[in-house]
Amino acid sequence: MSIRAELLSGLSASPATIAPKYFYDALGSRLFAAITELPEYYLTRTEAEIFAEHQNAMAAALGLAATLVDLGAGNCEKAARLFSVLHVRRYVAVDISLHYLRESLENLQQKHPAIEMLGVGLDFSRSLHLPAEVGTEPRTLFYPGSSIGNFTPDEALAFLRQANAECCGGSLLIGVDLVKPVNVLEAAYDDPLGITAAFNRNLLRHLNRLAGTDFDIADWRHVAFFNGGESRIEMHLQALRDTTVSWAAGERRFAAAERIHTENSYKWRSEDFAALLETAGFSRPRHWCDARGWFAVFAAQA
Ligand code: AVI
Repeated sequence: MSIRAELLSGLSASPATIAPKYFYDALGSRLFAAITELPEYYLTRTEAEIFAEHQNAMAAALGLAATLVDLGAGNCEKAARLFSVLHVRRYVAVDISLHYLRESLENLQQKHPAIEMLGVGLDFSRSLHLPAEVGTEPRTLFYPGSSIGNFTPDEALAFLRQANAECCGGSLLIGVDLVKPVNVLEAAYDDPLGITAAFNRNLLRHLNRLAGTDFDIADWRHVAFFNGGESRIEMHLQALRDTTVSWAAGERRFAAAERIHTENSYKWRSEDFAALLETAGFSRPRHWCDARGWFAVFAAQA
């Protein structure tokens, strides 16, 4: 299915949905970077603390694999901090936009001339199958940031099974956000500055460009809450008034207060995530947490 057809079918569904991968146009990526600076958005900061404190133990648990495959690499900063402790000789940066990766990789190559670098443009939310040029040596797959939380548990399991095969006998290093008090979670996804609201509403601009829709952003507000039954933060866009969105061959009416579901961000219990890794075929999962027990980094063998 084409991107346009996929978007319009989600929009026509009841309830309407838009996949979270469409948050990340140029502005959306900058807004996400701003989110990671917010005091309320503890995830990025907490994960960085865990890496800084436990990187030697992680390196020992992962074992030696000269190739590091960075899934959702972006500006490549998180992986670059691990190059020396993991003795990386080959770095493969994977992201949906090869264009953005090229710039990051050029800068990184200057700082690390001895490391062979490769950029791969791939939408791995559809299928994680790395191209032949990555080779067949055992690799460490690196998936930080709790992006795994943006998959449902079934999708996460399918993704981890593919990741297991793609390790070629190597290992996985993955960041996972954990269950914690609801007020902490909800503040992280509905900050008082309104950056997360802008990130969510910017999706409609991106959609207007990608699918030719005519959303008026002023008609929509950001909604985020913790759904305890599903153990996930849900983000939605809620219509402020009755409104009709049109595109070349169709339209969708929204009643006031109707919502478009834009993202789930699952919060795991560490024992459940360890069990998920084992179900996906990984062995000896180990994890490290921050002092508050808010975030975990797992290492496991394929
Ligand atoms: C990328 N992902 C892990 C973020 C999250 O926390 O689920 C995306 C995000 N959505 C709102 N704020 C940040």
